[in-house]
Amino acid sequence: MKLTEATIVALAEHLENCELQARDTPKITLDHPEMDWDDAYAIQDEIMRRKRSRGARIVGLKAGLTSYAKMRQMGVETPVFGFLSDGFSVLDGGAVATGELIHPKVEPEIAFMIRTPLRGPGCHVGQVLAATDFVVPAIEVIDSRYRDFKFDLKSVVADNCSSARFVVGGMMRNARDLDLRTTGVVLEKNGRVVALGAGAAVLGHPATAVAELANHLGRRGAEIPAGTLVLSGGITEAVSVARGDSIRLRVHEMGSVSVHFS
Ligand code: 0L1
Ligand code: MG
Repeated sequence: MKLTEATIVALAEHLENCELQARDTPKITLDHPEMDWDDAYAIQDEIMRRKRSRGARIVGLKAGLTSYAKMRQMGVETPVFGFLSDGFSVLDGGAVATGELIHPKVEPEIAFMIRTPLRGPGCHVGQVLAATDFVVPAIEVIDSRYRDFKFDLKSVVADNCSSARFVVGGMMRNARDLDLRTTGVVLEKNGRVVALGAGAAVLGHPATAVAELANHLGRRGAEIPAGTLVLSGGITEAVSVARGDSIRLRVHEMGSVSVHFS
């Protein structure tokens, strides 16, 4: 690690304040170019610790930048991982207060509810499917705290991978009954189709993203605990939203989930 403990704590406080106050910031590597991956995840961990100390529960984990469309959109080649706090959860059909966010975008995702712990290294798609209770459609709302979404990967990781809100809904399906590679998704904004794709866009199979998350955590001596909801990553490019927009995600054989930006 290259940053001191005091710098990590200060950067976590700064980024979380930007999140809570809906204000943007230049990417943190401008002032800390020496920051390494361990520093970036340590800042994210400190943001998690701050939320927990105020009573928040960590209800899920996420993989980001797992699809070729997202990687191309962001000009990167590596997935990143973050956490979901209970305060990020929005009910299916519910509203997101747009004024609490900076420049939100939505992503169509498949969420995995994990029944038995998953630990890497060596975790693979078969283990993920065996450990999954059910899969459901999910809309992730991302909101990078970095000005104009201008960042590098380490800055993104420190910022908890732009996590802001998430909505799950539709039908709970047994992942073993579906071929998630060919599962089609249609994302609508105000009734108009704005993005579409299939599960294979996420690393060939959305469960691969969950396996990569388990392997990432395994390298850090951690695991995906039982009862964790895992967002496997946007299947298409992220779509910008503004106050007044209504979003619906339709997933083949899994129903639909929707959210409104009020
Ligand atoms: O969930 C995601 O794929 C977000 C990753 C972070 C980069 C971004 O803000 O688009
Ligand atoms: Mg995402």
